[in-house]
Amino acid sequence: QPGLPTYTLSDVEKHKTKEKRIWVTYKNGVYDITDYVTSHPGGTKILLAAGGSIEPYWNMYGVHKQGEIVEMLEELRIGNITEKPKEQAFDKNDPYANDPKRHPAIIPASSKPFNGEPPSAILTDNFLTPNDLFYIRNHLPVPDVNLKSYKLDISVQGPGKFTSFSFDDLKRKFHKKSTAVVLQCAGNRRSEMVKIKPVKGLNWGTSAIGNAEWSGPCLDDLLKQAGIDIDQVTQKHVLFCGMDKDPAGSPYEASIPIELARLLKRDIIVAYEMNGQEIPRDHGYPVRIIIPGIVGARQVKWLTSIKLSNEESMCHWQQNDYKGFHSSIDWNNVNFKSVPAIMELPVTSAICEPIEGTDLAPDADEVTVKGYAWSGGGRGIVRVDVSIDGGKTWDSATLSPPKQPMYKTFAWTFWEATLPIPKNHKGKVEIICKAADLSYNVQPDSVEGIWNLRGVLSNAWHRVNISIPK
Ligand code: MTE
Ligand code: MO
Repeated sequence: QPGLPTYTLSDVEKHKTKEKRIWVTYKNGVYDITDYVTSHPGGTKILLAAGGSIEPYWNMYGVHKQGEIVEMLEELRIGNITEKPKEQAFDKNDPYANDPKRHPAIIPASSKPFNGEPPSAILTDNFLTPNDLFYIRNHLPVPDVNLKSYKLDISVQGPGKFTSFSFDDLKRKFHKKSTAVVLQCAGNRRSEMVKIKPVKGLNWGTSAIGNAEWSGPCLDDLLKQAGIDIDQVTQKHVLFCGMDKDPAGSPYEASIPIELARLLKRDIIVAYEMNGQEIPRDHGYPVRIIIPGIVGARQVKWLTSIKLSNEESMCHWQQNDYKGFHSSIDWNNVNFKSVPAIMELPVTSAICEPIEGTDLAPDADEVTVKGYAWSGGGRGIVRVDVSIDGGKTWDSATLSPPKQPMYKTFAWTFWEATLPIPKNHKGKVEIICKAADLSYNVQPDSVEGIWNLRGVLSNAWHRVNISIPK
């Protein structure tokens, strides 16, 4: 469009709020969508693109790719972009230079290593979290694995039994099992703990969690093929080793007790697919282990070996991290040996929509609340309670449980409730959710009592404050 002013991408980036006007780009156009936001059929999700390109979101929500919508956007055009997006220079001394590109919706928690989570309002759009919107938790640079030379080694300490499988073996020699399984970082919702007292760790919101369908052979079949009967072995732990290494050459590794491996033996998946596609590099290409119902930290990516061993993994992240303590333990008196590594996670739930700080219409008389609930150990969700008056009264949310057995519910349960706005609200209301699992385990009402120095296991009632402007 000749005649319109020219802007740079960084000009556009400054326009993300109503006060400063909300701009987006599409191809080489700049658009001011401020006045359109309230009439957007998809609600405030359009704000995800504020200050940047709208294209990745249109790819996500396919309905947009129609002539009429492009025409409508064209009416909001205020200028042109002339510059090409910058290509990052490749720095061969930077171990992270070969990391993959990430979807722009992913909110970074750190860049090297890369960690990030999707906006919570995207989470409840899909029962299976799309691969490029799944939270990313890396401790080290992302390995670049060659399929042809890929080998998965299986060994047993003592007898030294040793087998190795190629990628082709994994695909062709075994029955392919598929299960929807939640991964959740132990630090999910850490940002709520930080408000009580500082903790060490990434400042995760409520989206360091995702649910994907994982496919591959089950661990038991693989071990049997290697001549190992997991019910008979005397070793006490199963170790899973990754291919990502720290500067000293030590790989990321985790282990689970043999008892847990026996309990879950046909449920543990040596996964080579995520949601029916090859596993993206960030999520462990080409193979990762999926141990349903337990903490993210043991779901080893870029899996290169499985060992049966008398000792648990000596890796830093098994020994001196990912453990839970009470709130009087600090960095001067912590003894990481005093408690076991986290495995099954406690029951949790969170409100994904509306998001914190949402303004409802002045005449709104109800609000629809959506979120997820999940518990460790395959314990299904039996109830999600919601309150719109700060916890004085409660309603029951409608649950959409996954089609999985109650005692092997490894996927999450979405829930929804439409709540009447209390008549006596003073411009603000607090929405709360809390879940109960199959064992009637419930979430603690506040985060104070569960505060811990690493900010893990943060599963208090989830609270979101919204406004109803006059
Ligand atoms: N595996 C390897 N090899 N390296 C890692 O850094 N991070 C772990 C786990 N597996 C990690 C790993 C942690 S702490 C979590 S929460 C999950 O992977 C995150 O998996 P995702 O990035 O696919 O969401
Ligand atoms: Mo994690």
